[in-house]
Amino acid sequence: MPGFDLRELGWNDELAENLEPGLVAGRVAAVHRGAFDVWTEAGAVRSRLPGRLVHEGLEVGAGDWVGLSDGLIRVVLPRRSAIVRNAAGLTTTAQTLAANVDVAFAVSSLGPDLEPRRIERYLVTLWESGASPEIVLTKADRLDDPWPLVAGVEAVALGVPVHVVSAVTGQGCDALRARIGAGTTAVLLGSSGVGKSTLVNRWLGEETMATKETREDDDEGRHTTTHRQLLVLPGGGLVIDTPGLRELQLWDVDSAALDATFADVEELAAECRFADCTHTHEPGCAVLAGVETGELPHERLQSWRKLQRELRAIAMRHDVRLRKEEGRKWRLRTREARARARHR
Ligand SMILES: Nc1nc2c(ncn2[C@@H]2O[C@H](COP(=O)(O)OP(=O)(O)OP(=O)(O)O)[C@@H](O)[C@H]2O)c(=O)[nH]1
Ligand SMILES: [Mg+2]
Ligand SMILES: [Zn+2]
Repeated sequence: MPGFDLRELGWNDELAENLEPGLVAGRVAAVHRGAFDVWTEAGAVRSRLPGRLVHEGLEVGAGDWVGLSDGLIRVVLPRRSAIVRNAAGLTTTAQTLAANVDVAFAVSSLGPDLEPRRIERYLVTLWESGASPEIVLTKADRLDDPWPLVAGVEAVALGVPVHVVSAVTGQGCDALRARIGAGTTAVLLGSSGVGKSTLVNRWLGEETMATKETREDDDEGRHTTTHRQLLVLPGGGLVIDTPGLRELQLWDVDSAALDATFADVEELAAECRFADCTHTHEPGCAVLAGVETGELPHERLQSWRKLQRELRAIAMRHDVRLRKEEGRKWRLRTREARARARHR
């Protein structure tokens, strides 16, 4: 297995400064269950996290820069950006979908399933990540006139580029590829079957990633890509292909990410008579007035409220978990202190 030129993978002086001497630098190229493919100057190595770090809850994502020794990941270097969601299910644990990415493509396919509300949800997570969010609408060939749908997306994608592509006709594919400069990393995120791997293969010029064979549209939903995979594009630049996301539960994001996604609501809110206006019943509420005049679509206000509630719930669950952990540590410490006292 030939080695990798780390600079081509995005390695830089700042990362080098953060790597302890004696550790081998590598970039996590694939995340499997309990194992990682790491690209190093000596080639690709299959690596694991030592039990202690698993226990400490260390999280490693595709695109992470790590320090290795004896085939084990010893440290994850500081991330430039990270796309984090609340792991699917009822628990409150962070899951890193991709790390150290410069541009994050939220991919949806043009058709009846296109959901502006889902796009808003993606944007909140991506604004929080530190990567630049961009929206990709695929399968433009399936519609005679995709533009009304595109306009609906543009209306919720404030300040975010919207790309319209078709892997069948090639429309927009090269322009999208051009967004991934040499040494930079992009990630494709979206539901299963929207055409993420098809785009990647097109850019690679070969069928590296498996794609769904049938063109049956009602088949969207079953996963073809099964793990997150970093790929080097010909001509420079990297892309992380990911398995379809069934749900994108928000992680603990800063309210600034919500404000960026809903800049139109925020702008109106600045005009409300009361600084602590909840935009539900107050007189002089500019947000409600905006809905009244049709300037702000009602669904958009509802969506904003829903995501805000969700964030509050996550923050609360997070707090409870932290307090529980604190309590556990405190009990442990007192038990140890008592044991020591008994021994004296
Ligand atoms: N008509 C049309 N079909 C497309 C286009 N792009 C992809 N497809 C088809 O959509 C299906 C799903 O494509 P994939 O690339 O496997 O989708 P994916 O997003 O990688 O799906 P997961 O790996 O499951 O997350 C395949 O049958 C593709 O041939 C397109 O631009 N137009
Ligand atoms: Mg795929
Ligand atoms: Zn108000």
